[in-house]
Amino acid sequence: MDTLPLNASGTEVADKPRWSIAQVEALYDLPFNDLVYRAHGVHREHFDANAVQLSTLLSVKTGGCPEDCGYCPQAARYDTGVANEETLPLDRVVAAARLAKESGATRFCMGAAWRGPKQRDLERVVEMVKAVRALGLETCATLGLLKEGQAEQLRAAGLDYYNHNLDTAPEFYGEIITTRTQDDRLDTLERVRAAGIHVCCGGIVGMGETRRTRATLIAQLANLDPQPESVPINNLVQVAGTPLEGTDPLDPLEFVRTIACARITMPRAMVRLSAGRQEMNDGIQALCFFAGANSIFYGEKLLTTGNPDVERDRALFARLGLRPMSSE
Ligand code: SAM
Ligand code: DTB
Ligand code: SF4
Repeated sequence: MDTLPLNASGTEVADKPRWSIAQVEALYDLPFNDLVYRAHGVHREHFDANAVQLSTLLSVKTGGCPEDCGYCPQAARYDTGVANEETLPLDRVVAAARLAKESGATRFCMGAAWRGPKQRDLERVVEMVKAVRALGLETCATLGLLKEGQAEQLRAAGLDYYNHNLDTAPEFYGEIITTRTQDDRLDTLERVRAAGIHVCCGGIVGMGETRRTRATLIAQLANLDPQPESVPINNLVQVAGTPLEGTDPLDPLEFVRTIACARITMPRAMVRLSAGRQEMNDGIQALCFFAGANSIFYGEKLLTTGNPDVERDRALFARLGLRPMSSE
């Protein structure tokens, strides 16, 4: 059955999906050069092919998370050495945002290891969003599931983007996370959208899934209506102590294919080459940019794991003739 139930609940959708799983699989199955050439063409139609958007991440609440996401070093139940820390004070967040801006980032993304924010958590994030915005940075937050009314409070504070990922396709999802469903995630995405916040929604590959599962995830993302403005494609960062430690790594060229499929199916989205970049050589990153990635996390740390330092990225940009995208 290739014309897919594209909503996460697994029920058939009446309207013809814009991208069937079979169509995305057919993209994946193209000869590499044909796929990447096509993706690059789509990229050039919609973007300056030599400009890359830079976002810096900060974990404003690290560790101790009650959820069981099998990839995540911050889940309290896995022994990963990540401690359960307090929420960062506002001045620490502002100092980090200032530094990010000085280094050339245009967007500052605040992440929290919560299932979702409690009201008093949200009030602290609201203050952070206001302060970061006052520095002239775009703001993004990733705080987990949002309850009714919370997205509106974030929007009122000036939040530009909310990151919440589908992570993986429905048929594989239950092997990775049991404490919340994909439908819970779709509810949060709808709340974000309804509040007028831009949606940043993507997933993770390299978790031992099949190509078909990757194609299903891409089709699902591409069939969100409207499509997400930003699509992070994470390559699993294997962390000792998590259940996914020891998973067979994904062929890096299959990662490039995933970027290309995201670009072709979501032509106007910012496709973000996200987690896993530190483990990638410059050649693979260059192929990702050619295949349509036009956004990265910038700065030596993601949330708890490493990211290429600013010097390495500056050297890579110089080598490739890329330049940072200025904010719209
Ligand atoms: N707790 C919130 C949530 O789960 O929605 C926000 C933070 S969570 C760390 C944000 C995303 O980071 C996850 O949805 C997942 O896609 C990605 N992520 C987490 N750990 C990762 C890892 N080890 N490798 C790659 N991506 C990872
Ligand atoms: C996303 O899709 N990737 C980023 C961001 N959204 C928040 C997070 C990656 C986290 C990698 C593991 C860590 O550093 O803890
Ligand atoms: Fe918690 Fe988010 Fe990590 Fe899942 S991904 S364990 S919700 S911090």
